Amino acid sequence: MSETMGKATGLTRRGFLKTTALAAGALSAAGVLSSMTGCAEQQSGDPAPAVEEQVFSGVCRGNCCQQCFLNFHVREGKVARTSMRPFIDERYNRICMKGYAMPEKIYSPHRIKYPMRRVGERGAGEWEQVSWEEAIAAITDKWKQLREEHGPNSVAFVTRTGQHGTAFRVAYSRLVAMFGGSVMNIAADVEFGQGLFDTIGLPAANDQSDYVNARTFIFQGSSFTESTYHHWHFVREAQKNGCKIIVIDPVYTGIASKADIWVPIRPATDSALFMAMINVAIENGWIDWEFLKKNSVAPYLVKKADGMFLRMKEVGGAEDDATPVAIDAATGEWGPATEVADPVVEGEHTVEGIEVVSPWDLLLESISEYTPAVAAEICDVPESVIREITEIYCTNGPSSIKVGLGPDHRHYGSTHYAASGIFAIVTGMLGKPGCCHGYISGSYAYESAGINVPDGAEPLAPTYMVAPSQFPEIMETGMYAGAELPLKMIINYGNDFVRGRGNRQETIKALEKLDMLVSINLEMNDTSLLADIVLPVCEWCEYEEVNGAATYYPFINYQEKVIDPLYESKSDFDIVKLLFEGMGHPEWFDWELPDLFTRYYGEELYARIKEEKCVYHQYWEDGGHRYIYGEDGAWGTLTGKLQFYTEVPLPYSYTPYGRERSIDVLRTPHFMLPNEAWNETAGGYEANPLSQKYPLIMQETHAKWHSQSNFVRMGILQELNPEPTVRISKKDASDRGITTGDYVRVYNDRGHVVLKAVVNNGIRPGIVDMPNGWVADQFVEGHFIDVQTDSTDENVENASFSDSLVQIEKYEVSK
Ligand SMILES: Nc1nc2c(c(=O)[nH]1)N[C@H]1C(S)=C(S)[C@@H](COP(=O)(O)OP(=O)(O)OC[C@H]3O[C@@H](n4cnc5c(=O)[nH]c(N)nc54)[C@H](O)[C@@H]3O)O[C@H]1N2
Ligand SMILES: Nc1nc2c(c(=O)[nH]1)N[C@H]1C(S)=C(S)[C@@H](COP(=O)(O)OP(=O)(O)OC[C@H]3O[C@@H](n4cnc5c(=O)[nH]c(N)nc54)[C@H](O)[C@@H]3O)O[C@H]1N2
Ligand code: SF4
Ligand SMILES: [Mo]
Repeated sequence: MSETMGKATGLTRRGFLKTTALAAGALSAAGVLSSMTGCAEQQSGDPAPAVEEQVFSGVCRGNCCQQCFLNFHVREGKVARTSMRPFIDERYNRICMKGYAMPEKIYSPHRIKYPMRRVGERGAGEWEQVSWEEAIAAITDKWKQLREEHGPNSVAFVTRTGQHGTAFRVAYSRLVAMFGGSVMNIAADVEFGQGLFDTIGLPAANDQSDYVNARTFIFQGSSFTESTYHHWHFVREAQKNGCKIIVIDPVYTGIASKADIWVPIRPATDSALFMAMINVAIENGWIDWEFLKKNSVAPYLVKKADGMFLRMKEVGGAEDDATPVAIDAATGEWGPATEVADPVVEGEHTVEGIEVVSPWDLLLESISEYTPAVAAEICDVPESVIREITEIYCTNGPSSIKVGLGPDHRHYGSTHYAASGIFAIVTGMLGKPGCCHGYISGSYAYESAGINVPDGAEPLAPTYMVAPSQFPEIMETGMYAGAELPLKMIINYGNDFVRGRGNRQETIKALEKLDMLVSINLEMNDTSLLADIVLPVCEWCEYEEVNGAATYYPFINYQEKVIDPLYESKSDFDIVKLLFEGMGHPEWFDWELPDLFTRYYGEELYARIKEEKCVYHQYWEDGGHRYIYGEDGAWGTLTGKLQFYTEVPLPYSYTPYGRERSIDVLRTPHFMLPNEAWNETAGGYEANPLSQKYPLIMQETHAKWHSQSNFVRMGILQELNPEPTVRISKKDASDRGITTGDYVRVYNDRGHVVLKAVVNNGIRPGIVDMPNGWVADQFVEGHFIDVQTDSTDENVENASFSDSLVQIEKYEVSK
């Protein structure tokens, strides 16, 4: 039920648009903001509101993940504006310009209005409108035919993070679970996941409200004030209390401008830096041995033969006793680690004839060559700075490390997270107020087992995980992982498949070989532009939804149905229903929305969510909360302990496709050269010869004014951020005669893109940076993904967009 807020300002929807357009054209950002929120109206002392306004609760559910709580203000049946709706804990109350831009998103001319079928060349933008019946039949007839002729894996589902609603997730996962087939989800943020899971465990990080307790805060590869801005005020509060901020980033970012120390590191070298910092901590006696004995794998013993921990069952214990063995420091006797109060944590030993070594020794062996002097060369960070930041972190605690996704988008990205994680582990800066390492707190899944598969039903086929990096090869050879994979059709939803891989030209070539590409979306994103069938999805406020699946906040929030679906759009839930029907199995998805929420959250919680609109997550309320991650001694690793040595790295989620993992690289900290983007000879490593032709490292950051591609077409935000840009250092720009505002061509052998240059004195020479999210038709020519690599390292299936070398030149735009 909505709440009626008396009378509003008398502005009709048209009046509202006129105001914003004027404001957008003539005023500062603050002016735009105030007119969008209605503040301007209130300040101007307008007469009493003449139009009744209803207010509904809702959630901004794009992939910024902050999942802000919104009021949708409806006048005369239309969403006139959005405003911040208070959470049940006011410390989290925030929304951003994108949240305010929601009305424009809803009424955007770029929305897909009805189902469409491609009639011209792929990508030519020629479409015919078709009915829902025709569109669904075209999809399901093809799907059935392909299953029959080539097997279920000939159809691939691809999704990622476009939408975080519960109904969205549950509906599609049931569709995929019941029909089976290939799953080729975009692999991003996985290097990060690997590095974190293997060391700190997931979910890492304390709740953001704990940031105020830190006395030192390191930001590693995080454009915090652009991508995670609602957390900034907690850090600012800490800073007011004397917290020191250290930012490790090749770019002088917003957060760097607030820092005490900015460390403009050479990209892809963080692991060397943190290994040196561990060495400095050891030299100075800053290792927290008591913490390590209690919380980490320090007491365990690694078998020299296979790198696995020695377990009781191997030395005469019960057959199923997997308790690791430890040696008592006082007696020299060995026994189950759980019973050894003061364990030996160093040295080589023999237990029952089995040669073992302490994990600590293996850590030392890995890091010993990365002295501050060596790391200084590799990272281009002075030795004195390495020592200084280590000292601050270790002696001015409690200390936290906030990692961002910068190093993730690089080859061997996991090593950078593992190394900084291990630095936090060995210094004992975890599991206490003000001490954490990681990205977000919590990853909240309710019991979804059993709701993927209807009671008594049997899935028609299993799902088959396919690595998206292999897509072009699969289309070329019809083979994957040494077996035939005749991939013929892709169903893409809540994701932009074409934008999510690197090397767009390769993707486009490969797409040509598909029988059918289906895009289920709100707007014409890069994949929709190239699709055969496009289905129009409702905006987030046009149906009931609950947001509890992925959020940085400790809340579940309720999205009321605010307005009827515009045009011919349908919710993802209803689209999935139609697909089940088209496939001849309506009985497998015969729920209405409330049935789904009841199954997922339980009757009582769902009733509360509807009534209260914002409730704490279960984990917060019933003891399982992660306010201080690890406070209870429970760490989310495979061993349940903090791992500065990783016995079994997080397994691949993809069917292996012929590559052998370098397990050693995952077990202890390692510095690994990037695959491509190494453009200077440094630290004893030769520059990649390709850098003579393409001397600049291209990297991407997440743009402040859109959430990946969500909001990227909003005019009001384009007033602040009108078009795609490339940021370039003063030196690299002047070497090429480039000034701010020039159009430039960025290119390499993979392709090129033409976009506007912004000369920025805060970027390391040798790097160009492109904020992401823009869609193909917004570039002058090409696309920034045309120059990006689609390669991945052998350890982790993850797109390494930023491991790319480019050249850049001035470009004359013909008018
Ligand atoms: N080249 C390049 N690729 C990248 C990245 C990069 O930096 N560069 N970043 C990577 C990262 S970190 C991530 S997390 C992924 C994210 O990759 P994506 O999942 O592609 O991310 P988004 O752009 O947020 O969302 C994709 C699409 O979801 C659509 N969408 C929004 N709401 C709904 C809905 O309710 N229903 C449906 N059906 N669709 C909806 C949006 O319109 C949008 O086009 O991309 C990765 N890919
Ligand atoms: N406004 C907005 N917010 C978002 C998103 C969005 O698109 N827009 N996307 C969301 C998603 S899906 C994600 S994954 C996050 C990502 O957001 P962040 O975690 O902030 O990650 P990025 O923006 O990719 O890059 C962060 C920083 O890493 C630096 N960097 C690059 N390479 C390296 C390196 O090798 N070492 C170090 N130390 N630094 C490096 C870059 O210069 C950049 O400043 O943001 C989320 N929030
Ligand atoms: S884009 Fe992110 S920060 Fe902005 S309102 Fe939406 S959820 Fe909040
Ligand atoms: Mo991401």
